[in-house]
Amino acid sequence: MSVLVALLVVAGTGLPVAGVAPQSAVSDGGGAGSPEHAATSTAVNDTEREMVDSDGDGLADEVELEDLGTAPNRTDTDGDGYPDGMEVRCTGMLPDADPLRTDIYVEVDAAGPEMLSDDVRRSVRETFADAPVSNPDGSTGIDVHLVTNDTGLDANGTVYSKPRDGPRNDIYDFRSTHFDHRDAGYYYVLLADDVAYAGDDYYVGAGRPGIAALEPFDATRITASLFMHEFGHAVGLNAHQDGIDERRYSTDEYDSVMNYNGLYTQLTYSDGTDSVGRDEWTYVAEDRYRPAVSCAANGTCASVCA
Ligand SMILES: [Ca+2]
Ligand SMILES: [Ca+2]
Ligand SMILES: [Ca+2]
Ligand SMILES: [Ca+2]
Repeated sequence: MSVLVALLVVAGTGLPVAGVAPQSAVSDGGGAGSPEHAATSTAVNDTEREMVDSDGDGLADEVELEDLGTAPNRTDTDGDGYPDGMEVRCTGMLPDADPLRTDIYVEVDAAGPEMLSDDVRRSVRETFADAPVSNPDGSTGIDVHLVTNDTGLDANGTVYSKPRDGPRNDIYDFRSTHFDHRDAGYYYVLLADDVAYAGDDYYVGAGRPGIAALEPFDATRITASLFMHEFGHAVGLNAHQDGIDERRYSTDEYDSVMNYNGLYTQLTYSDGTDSVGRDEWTYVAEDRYRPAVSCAANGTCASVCA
């Protein structure tokens, strides 16, 4: 900013005038000689500077720099897929979001009355919180938010993981009917008494990018492990990758809940230090499959977060 403007700040009246570009006070310098004109133009500068939102995330540069610690030139400072403005303002849609920590939101529905127990939720939350990944605020871990939504949904018996003719009998039917957080970057998880792929009784869960279904068990560890496994598929860890949904590696060789030899006992994904060498936690934090945040065109998801 020029010396002229710096001087004018002192003389400013504080009266904002809309629609005048900040540069005008400087660029038409010849006309800015009168103290009256100068004072008005300077007030415009200050006001507009306070409102500038360089990255279009719904938060003014000044607020990002001075209050939040987020990047004024980056829409999604922590890279978790939720714009800074959405994390700060949409507290109803994204409860407890932190613009400087990786958040993952999951809508949890149940075809029967049973839900994930508090112990299972705690176990999953703690597993993500312990993830060996770093955040812009200097912390480590991921905050996974399991948002309970509908319970007691009527299912036609078995819920299939593949699309199937007829209503309410595959996971996509439930998502299309009961997914309340659509367009807000949520994953969708459905609990059901009986989950099947194509009529095979031994199926207890399934996961595809963005969506998962599983049967809850009485034992916390088993349900939490199954949740982590199917949710791993929901974020994009898939059966075409070495060791996933296979028994060819011991849990020492491939230390992941995605390893069938670790399913039901293991909880976490691999950190890449085993012999398979795939850093699944970094993938989950940075490169996972992400459901669309299509409501956030203005950065704040205003259409759903009010
Ligand atoms: Ca901004
Ligand atoms: Ca920003
Ligand atoms: Ca974010
Ligand atoms: Ca965040």
